[in-house]
Amino acid sequence: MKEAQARTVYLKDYRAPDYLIDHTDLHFDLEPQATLVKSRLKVRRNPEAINAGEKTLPPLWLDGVDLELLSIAIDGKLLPAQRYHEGEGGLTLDVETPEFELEVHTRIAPEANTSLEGLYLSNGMYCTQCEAEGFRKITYYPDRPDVMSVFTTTIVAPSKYPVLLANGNKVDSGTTEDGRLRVTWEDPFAKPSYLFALVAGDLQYVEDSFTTASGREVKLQLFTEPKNIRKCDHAMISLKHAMRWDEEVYGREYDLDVFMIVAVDHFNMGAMENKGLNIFNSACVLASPETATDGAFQRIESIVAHEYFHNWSGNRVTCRDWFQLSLKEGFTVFRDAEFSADMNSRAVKRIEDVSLLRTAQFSEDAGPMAHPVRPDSYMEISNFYTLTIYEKGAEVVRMIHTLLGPEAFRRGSDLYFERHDGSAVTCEDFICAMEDANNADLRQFRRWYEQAGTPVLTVTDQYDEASATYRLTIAQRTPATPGQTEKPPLHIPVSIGLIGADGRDLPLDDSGKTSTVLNLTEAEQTFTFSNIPHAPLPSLLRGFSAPVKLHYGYSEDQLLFLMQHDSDAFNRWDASRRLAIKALESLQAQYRDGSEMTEPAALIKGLSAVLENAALDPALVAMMLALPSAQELAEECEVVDAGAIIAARKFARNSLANALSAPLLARYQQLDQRKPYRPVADDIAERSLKNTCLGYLCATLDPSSLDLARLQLQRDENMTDVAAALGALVEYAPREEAEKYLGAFYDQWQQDTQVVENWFLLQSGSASFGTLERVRELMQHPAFEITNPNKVRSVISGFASRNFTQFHREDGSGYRFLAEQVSVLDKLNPQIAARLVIPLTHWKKYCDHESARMRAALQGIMDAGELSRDLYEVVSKSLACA
Ligand code: B3K
Ligand code: ZN
Repeated sequence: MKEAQARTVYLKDYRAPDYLIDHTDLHFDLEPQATLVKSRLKVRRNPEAINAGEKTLPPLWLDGVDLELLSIAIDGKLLPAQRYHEGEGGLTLDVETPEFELEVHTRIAPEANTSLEGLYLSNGMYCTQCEAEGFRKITYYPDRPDVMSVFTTTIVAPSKYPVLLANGNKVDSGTTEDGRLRVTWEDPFAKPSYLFALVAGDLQYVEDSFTTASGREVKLQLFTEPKNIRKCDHAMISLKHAMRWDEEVYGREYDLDVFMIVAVDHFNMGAMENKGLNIFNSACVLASPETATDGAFQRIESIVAHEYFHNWSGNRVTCRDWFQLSLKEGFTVFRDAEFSADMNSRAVKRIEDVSLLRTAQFSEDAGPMAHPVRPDSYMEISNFYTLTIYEKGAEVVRMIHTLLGPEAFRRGSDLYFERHDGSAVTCEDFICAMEDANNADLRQFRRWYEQAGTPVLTVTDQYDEASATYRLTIAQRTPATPGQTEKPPLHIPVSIGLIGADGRDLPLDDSGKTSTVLNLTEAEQTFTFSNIPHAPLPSLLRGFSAPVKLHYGYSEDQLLFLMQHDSDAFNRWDASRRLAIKALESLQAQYRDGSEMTEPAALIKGLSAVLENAALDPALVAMMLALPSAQELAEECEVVDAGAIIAARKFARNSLANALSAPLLARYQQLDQRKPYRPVADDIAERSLKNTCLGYLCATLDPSSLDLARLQLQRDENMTDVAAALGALVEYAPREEAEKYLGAFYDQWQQDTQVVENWFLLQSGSASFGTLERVRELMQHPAFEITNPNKVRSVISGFASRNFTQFHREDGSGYRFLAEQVSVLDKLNPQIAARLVIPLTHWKKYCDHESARMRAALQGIMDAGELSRDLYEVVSKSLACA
């Protein structure tokens, strides 16, 4: 792809489809190199697209990519070549009647498909991925979400593929004359092509059932390769929890007779919500206590729920066009976050989500690909499955929830689902339902969908003793982003409380409430509180009520006070984070000046108190103890000096470890109770604090601390504890010894794909182990496979995104390595290449010598030859930011 071929799609150009497809009948004859796809479509002129006085019918456009066209027939008659034109990305047909049946035969080669879009093979199993525009790699079709059709799918395959699945309910099965298997599926719910799915393989399954609120029995099945059949229980339990939760919280029931999940090893992302037939990356669904960490258990619970929730927010009500992607993704992430909060600890979930937002979404919002929650243009839609669409989109929905309150929000979602069931709609339709159900005014709020960039709030305050009045003044400003310079003020819900000298919340009005949501709508606004007996300490943006950066001149003592007293658990943690960032920033400054680094005394004091507070949730203590990641610190810097960040973190970590070694050891010993593994919130919390303590203790390099890790590894009780111990040993034990543990671990787990992926990551992401040399060695390892995205993520992204120390080596070798791999991958899997390159695209934020080398590596990719559209968009937009 070169500039001349790059096409940009604009939201303003949206037109309703010329033709609708009432019914889609598909027939697959599966062969690895030559799968025959026959499609019969009932086509009808879309009445909404007819222009007044229309005399001739417009041509029918069908998307199609990498297809071999065998034949086209209309109403049973083969179409002569002059009636259709094959062009770039599809074909046009001349149309003579407003309704007709179109039959198209094509041939595709699943075995050659390494893009993992369309129909492909994973370990000998056929599977599909159609969102966003993969269906066009299966057959010619109007591959756009506003064309919704009822699908029937027949699959014919050799008997070595006994399991043949597609969307909906199974309606027929048998054997063909030549002894092959044949199954027909019918999905009664009209859906866009992106929700189509097919699976064929030699699979086993676990089965369960769920009785819906209205008493219908739904069969639940989870399919995997036979070796993984023992790793399905957790996903099944999570699914049932999600089904019940959606009934209770949103009044949404499941609609088909069967709900199926299939685990596949080769998958570009986490999972896919195909109607009735979810397909999952095996790493996001398979778990057992011996092989999966607590983090994996929790991720599985939330992804299973997320995909299930899409059945309503995405499938029953879908998107009109891809600019509306956040309509389904932002809303569904909000739904899954609330589900996880209800199943586990609400505060912990919130802190995790906000950390991700601050680390990755804020940097996206400040980088070359910054875009609004509803973008107005794209070159390649696959590049827009971003943190902005998902996480910021979820924050936008959360703010509506905060502004309206839970009951009103539910009235709004009920109206939304009722009004738009079975249709393809827009973000505007969602907001309108929220307004109409509640007589609310969200006019100004809509700007959140239109404006990119992270708003910055600056807060000042003033207390007047004579009148017992406290005033908070909040100013907002959103920085310019590519293509958007003017940013009028947003409607921002700012949740706050005022804390008195005794550490208790002060009542804010006569009703006695101690938290309130301020409606910030102006560029600058002052909020007044009366009857405040003395100067309070404000607790601002409680629960992170808006996705913004907030500045208030907290002193170290005030932060220590908030860490101890804030009734809002999120803000307690946030105070510790602010304190840590302050400390790390001054250490970075000392490093840059060449002066001696000094112990972060206030941070040590605060964390010591936290560590000894037995009343605090151990998970919260663990999160307060964890230093902000290098990426998070980079996000805070005006100009990033990677070397300074690395040195500051290392110094702070060692100082904390040494200063707090006694309470860390006491907590470790207190929590190291050997009980049977259960992935439940309380136990997870204890393990997370225990293992955080272990990490710090090992950082002291004290031999008895390393012994604790050795013993924990040897006990081999569950993967959470094993991985933590191994991680600490890899970082801090003598090299030879660490190698021995890594080797033994591989020998023990080499048959388990998910564990091997984590074994790769442990090395590539390690500051001391994951040198470029090591990463190149891992790429030669027999378990590494360049065509498997999980392996690429665990080795190459592990190095480029998690291993700040080695990736940012001064000689620029890390950058050149990444560029080289991106160019190789672009030929195999453009979606993965375009994701992999992201660390380089933020070159502009780095200090001169790093920046120049990053940019040069990026330019090298551009100069290397033809780029896919995916990669071209990301690289060209970044290079354009000169
Ligand atoms: N909707 C899918 C993502 C599809 C990504 C396509 N490149 C998974 C999800 O968000 O639930
Ligand atoms: Zn989703």
